[in-house]
Amino acid sequence: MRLTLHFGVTPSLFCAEVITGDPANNVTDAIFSKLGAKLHTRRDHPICILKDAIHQYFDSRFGAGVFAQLDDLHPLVSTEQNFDQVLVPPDHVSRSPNDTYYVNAHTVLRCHTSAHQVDTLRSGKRAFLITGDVYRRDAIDATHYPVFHQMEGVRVFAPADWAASGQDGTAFAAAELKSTLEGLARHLFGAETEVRWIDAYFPFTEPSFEMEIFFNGAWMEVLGCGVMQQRILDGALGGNPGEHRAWAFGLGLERLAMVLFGIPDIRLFWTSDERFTRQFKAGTFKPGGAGTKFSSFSKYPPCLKDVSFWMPPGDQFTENNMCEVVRSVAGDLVEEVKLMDKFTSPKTGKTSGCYRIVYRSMERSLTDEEINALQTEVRSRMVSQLSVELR
Ligand code: FA5
Ligand code: MG
Repeated sequence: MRLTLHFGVTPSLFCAEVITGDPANNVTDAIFSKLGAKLHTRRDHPICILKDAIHQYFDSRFGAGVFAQLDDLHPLVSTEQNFDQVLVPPDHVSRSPNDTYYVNAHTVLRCHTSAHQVDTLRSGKRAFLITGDVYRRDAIDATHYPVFHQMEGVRVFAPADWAASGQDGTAFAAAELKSTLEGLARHLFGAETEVRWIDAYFPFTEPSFEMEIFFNGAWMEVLGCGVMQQRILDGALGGNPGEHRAWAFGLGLERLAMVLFGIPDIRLFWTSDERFTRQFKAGTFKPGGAGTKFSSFSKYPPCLKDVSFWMPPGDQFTENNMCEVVRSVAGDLVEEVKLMDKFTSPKTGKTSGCYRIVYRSMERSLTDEEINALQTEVRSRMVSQLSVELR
């Protein structure tokens, strides 16, 4: 099936096209309900405030409009765009249905904004910023959510750009990338911000780096970046192979926003609770987040429930699959799922797991009956969907 979807089509049609009977389909209702939310385009939302602050930095450093600003590219992409175009190898873990949401064997919910690098270069743009919602099957805790937002940046250089530098194109691009991103860190976190570079690996860049920022007493990874693989660039531009160079980066907006604005739990980005939303206003950003510090409202008590079970043989049980079950039952009422104990019986060879599920609403107190009903449903779905044997 070829999908040409646009938001604004009737929701029922849209749902039927995203949650299909295709054997490869692993999109859940909980994920479907987030599609089209576009937090990064809501003016007073902290994700949008951060996006605007980054746009403003690029406009002031390079000149207004030099970097095209795209934030409405569709999150359904082909496996070609998400993986092949950016040289993700055929056996890379990110292609696994344990990690990525598939609509069918050829269509996924993008797991990074790098899925749009090549098409955007082909459209003729040579410097751009792409912001979008990305989707990953993952663990559940205060900093992981199956939907988050990334901003991708790409800049292409021609030989004339580096001729005077005395460096080769790759060294020039890498140096320009680092100085641009160090400037961004100071723009966001303040002039005194300490930054360090860690060597990294991405299939689509060489060399590759991660940038870490020292903030509130700890080093924090905020982005991945590097010099775009020449094969990707040459393929996207046509023309003379090897003539141009480009850099690319991809940063996580939630992670930055949580630190800048003091937001303690990633679920808060999705709340419509006014005690959260009224604290953020477009146009109030100051370096270090000083203009926009979140003051936490009262926390409601958590409720802890453990579940112990024997895992089935094979790979049907994975932590991501377990989290998906919990999420589809409890939605944003689940704060964390953590492994407490795991062992393999020497006699039977069977593996036992014990997970603790932390339920907590950010908006109200939960009743015992409510939690018990959720936990009963989680246990029953673990049996029917994950083939575990409860202990
Ligand atoms: C990527 O997604 C690469 N596409 C980034 C990139 C682009 C590298 C262009 C080179 C060139 P990674 O999976 O590390 O890489 O994610 C990038 C950033 O997204 C991370 O540094 C982090 O800030 C954020 N991020 C990743 N996973 C999560 C998550 N589960 N929750 C919140 N933020 C996340
Ligand atoms: Mg990373």
